[in-house]
Amino acid sequence: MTESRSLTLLGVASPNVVKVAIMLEELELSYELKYVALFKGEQFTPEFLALNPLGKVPVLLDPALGRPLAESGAILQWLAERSGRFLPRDGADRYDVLQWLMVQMSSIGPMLGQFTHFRLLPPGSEPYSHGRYGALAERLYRLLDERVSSREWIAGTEYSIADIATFPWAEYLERHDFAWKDFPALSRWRERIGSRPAVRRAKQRIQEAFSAPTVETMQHASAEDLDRFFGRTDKVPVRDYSAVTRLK
Ligand SMILES: N[C@@H](CCC(=O)N[C@@H](CS)C(=O)NCC(=O)O)C(=O)O
Repeated sequence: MTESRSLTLLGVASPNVVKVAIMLEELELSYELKYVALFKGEQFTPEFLALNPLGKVPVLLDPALGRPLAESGAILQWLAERSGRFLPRDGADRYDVLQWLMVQMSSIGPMLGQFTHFRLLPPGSEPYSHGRYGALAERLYRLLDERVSSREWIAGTEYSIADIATFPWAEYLERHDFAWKDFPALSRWRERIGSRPAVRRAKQRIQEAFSAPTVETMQHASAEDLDRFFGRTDKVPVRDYSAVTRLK
């Protein structure tokens, strides 16, 4: 069923935004996409901060909720409860889904995000960060592979918002220099989800609306834009990891 009152998803081409687009497509809701120029600092304007004081995308504007909603996990939960789909209403399976949604939000997203960040640096630089986040990424990909080796979906007995939240992040596996053949169950789970028409439509819509402006603003970002985006400041001390490596 298609709704007449349109929703707006503010974002860029990134996993946290893709997961919301997948949910909107699964629910066949009508929505517009609005690009937020992160590299130009649009997330720090008063207009954007009024939508999300944390200054991050995605943000969903949904007339049915009547207030802007940020944090992709909260957005998925809202849409699931609004529609009665992809999150069991009660019982143990509901909390299984919420547990794995939290794993995605608290570990998979932030750790893979940090690994992606440190991999932007020239090879050989920052070996400590590369090693730390590479090991964390491998552990998380392994956890997911083991999780779906004896079950079809990440949580509960059906495809849920735990799968929707995890899928766009799992797709980083090759970009992180791991091979799908070493994660066979995860690879099959990815194919099951990736072949869903709603998932295909969501990826295509994000690609068409956001990929070009994301690349364009990234390429034209000044040194100052990049410092702001990456949170780099001259207060960051010269590299000295002795305090965190000397554990004994
Ligand atoms: N926990 C948040 C993370 C959102 C997030 O990290 N968004 C990134 C893009 S994927 C962002 O807006 N970064 C801009 C910034 O930090 O200045 C969620 O899942 O919605």
